[in-house]
Amino acid sequence: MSQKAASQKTAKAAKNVKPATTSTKSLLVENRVFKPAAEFSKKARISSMAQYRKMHEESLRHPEKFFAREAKELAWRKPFKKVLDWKCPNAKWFTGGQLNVSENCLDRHLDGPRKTKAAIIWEGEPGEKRVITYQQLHRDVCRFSNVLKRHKVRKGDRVVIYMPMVPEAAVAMLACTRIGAVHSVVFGGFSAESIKDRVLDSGATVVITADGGYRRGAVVPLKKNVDDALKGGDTPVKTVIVLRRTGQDVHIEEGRDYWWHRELEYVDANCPAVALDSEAPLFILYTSGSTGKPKGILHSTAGYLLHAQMTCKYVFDLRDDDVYWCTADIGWVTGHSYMVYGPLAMGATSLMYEGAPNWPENDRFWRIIEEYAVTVFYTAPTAIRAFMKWGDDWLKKHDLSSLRLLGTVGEPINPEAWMWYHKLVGGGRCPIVDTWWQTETGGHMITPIPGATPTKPGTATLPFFGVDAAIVDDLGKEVGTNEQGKLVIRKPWPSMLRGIWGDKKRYQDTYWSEFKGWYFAGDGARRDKDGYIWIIGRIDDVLNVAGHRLGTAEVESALVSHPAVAESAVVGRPDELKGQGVVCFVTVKEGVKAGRELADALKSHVRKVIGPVATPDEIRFAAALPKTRSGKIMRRLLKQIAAGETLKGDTTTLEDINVIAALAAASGED
Ligand code: 7RM
Repeated sequence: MSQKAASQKTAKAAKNVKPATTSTKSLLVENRVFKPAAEFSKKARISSMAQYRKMHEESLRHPEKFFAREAKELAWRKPFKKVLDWKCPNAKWFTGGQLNVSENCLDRHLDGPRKTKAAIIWEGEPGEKRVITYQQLHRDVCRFSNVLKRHKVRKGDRVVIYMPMVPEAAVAMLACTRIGAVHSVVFGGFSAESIKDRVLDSGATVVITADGGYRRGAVVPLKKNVDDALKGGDTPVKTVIVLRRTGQDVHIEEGRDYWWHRELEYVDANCPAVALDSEAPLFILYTSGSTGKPKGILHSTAGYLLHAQMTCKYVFDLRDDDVYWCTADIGWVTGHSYMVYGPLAMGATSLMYEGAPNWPENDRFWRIIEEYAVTVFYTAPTAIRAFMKWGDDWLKKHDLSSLRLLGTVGEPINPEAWMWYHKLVGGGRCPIVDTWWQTETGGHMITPIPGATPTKPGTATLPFFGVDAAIVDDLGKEVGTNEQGKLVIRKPWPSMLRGIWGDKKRYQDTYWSEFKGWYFAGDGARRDKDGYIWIIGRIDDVLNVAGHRLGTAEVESALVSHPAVAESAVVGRPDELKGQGVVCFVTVKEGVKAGRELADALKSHVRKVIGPVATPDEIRFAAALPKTRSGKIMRRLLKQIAAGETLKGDTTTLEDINVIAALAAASGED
């Protein structure tokens, strides 16, 4: 699609901005404002709105001064000369400076009492427990860095990490940063084909994986998926390092595959961290966009780390005596910034749990909170809605009084879920930070400051320091109070993405072309009379399924790769638990029998091609898809059909109106 057509498409979408993700119909109108308790504010780093406003204003007016001051809290090998060098769309922060992320997360904590403090508390799904101190984690990271060096990993080389939620996943990430290698973590719920795409796109020479991982009592065949991904030989991967986790039998390819524990026998624990330029690439993380090909979002060293640390300080208000738990997977950006880099840079204790929230029973999370006396808890609205559904008894059995702060991320939170979280989990005493941000932004962008911002259920409230957020119409003019528009960020910020790996043009086109000089987030939003920002959801062809980003085009291309499928169109439909469900309209090839069997086969095909996260909720067969005269699929109509709504809006450009009636009736499920 041409750039212009693409932007017209989003422009059209913006006019139709509708609650895309807050699907859960809000039965509740909650107009109350929740002020932070005096008890909390008194101890918080930012304790009033006046203080927040003053700092926010300074961060926008004098960003160089503001961020130079904040950046002093990182450990630098060489001080930076200049805070910001900005030539849209390329930002360089803290130029001239040198530092190392693993040194900031580990070494600098070893001089004082944090040396013997828990860095990671881990619980495996089957129930094993481990506590790893900063000193031990440092040692583990140094040794594994030496393993990487033994396998010829050098500064700038890419390393794919495909692991279960075990401490070694964090060790692998930190080891990469220690020697300047660029990691790309692939979520364990992705398929062999997804690994293959990411390996090829990033040009990774090493893959770090495990024999398997546990999920809901079953074993995920991680190593087998890696084997399948590397089949055929046309791969840049020379080495695969395999952690033994489940103990199941796996294939070991001589000369390519090495056991993690064996490799450790050859190395010592002495590995100085390499001083890296502020702008040295840190990691690539693939995320869905509006085409079939995921984007390799590139983050760099100093700005990313600063923002991750700073948000842990101001938004989570992390303290030395906190036990902090982020329930995200390490394969998502939330796991990067708020399980590993932010908390460890702060010298905090980060809890990590391997498995599912309902294993062996629905109260696993509450058990963990009680057992470890978790104080700060960060999870997703989709999880909260599942807990609500399972019933209050599960959490009433547990003492959750250690909690002092709650957070959410990933999608808009419906007021019912917010209130439930507030009352039942937080006991009415914990502030809730609803944090809006993206893989691209590296860390929190719009969020309450817990000791200062009065919150309202359903809004991420106000921009964080350095964030110049605005809601604009298609011409870039700010919309009025309560009017919907597109969310943009008008100034560069330290943890912004530095590009899309290997695709300068797509970086420029996707983020910086809709409005010249501004970052276009792809979300619709409105601002209320108090200036609070309410995120509505994606306005491009990206779905948010249980807090996971998924491109409709990705699912479509998976579907048409099946021999029975002629054409497909994928849309989201409101889903009470997951926010959005995946509905696929499919036309089959001549002579193919459409029916339940094929619908099931297509579902497992999509799982196989992309991964279980993309499993369609419904396949609907149709004789044809509704198209405009110029051949464009009319998604707006399909969304309405998928949601079971009566059709609204203009259908005069439809090529064949009969198609619609047939679609509304067809279903592959019966
Ligand atoms: C961190 C993360 C980003 C998309 C984003 C939004 C949606 C995330 C919120 C939210 C409303 C929130 N990265 N989103 N947080 N919507 N309120 N607090 O989720 O790259 O995977 O997704 O998620 O649509 O554009 S992500």
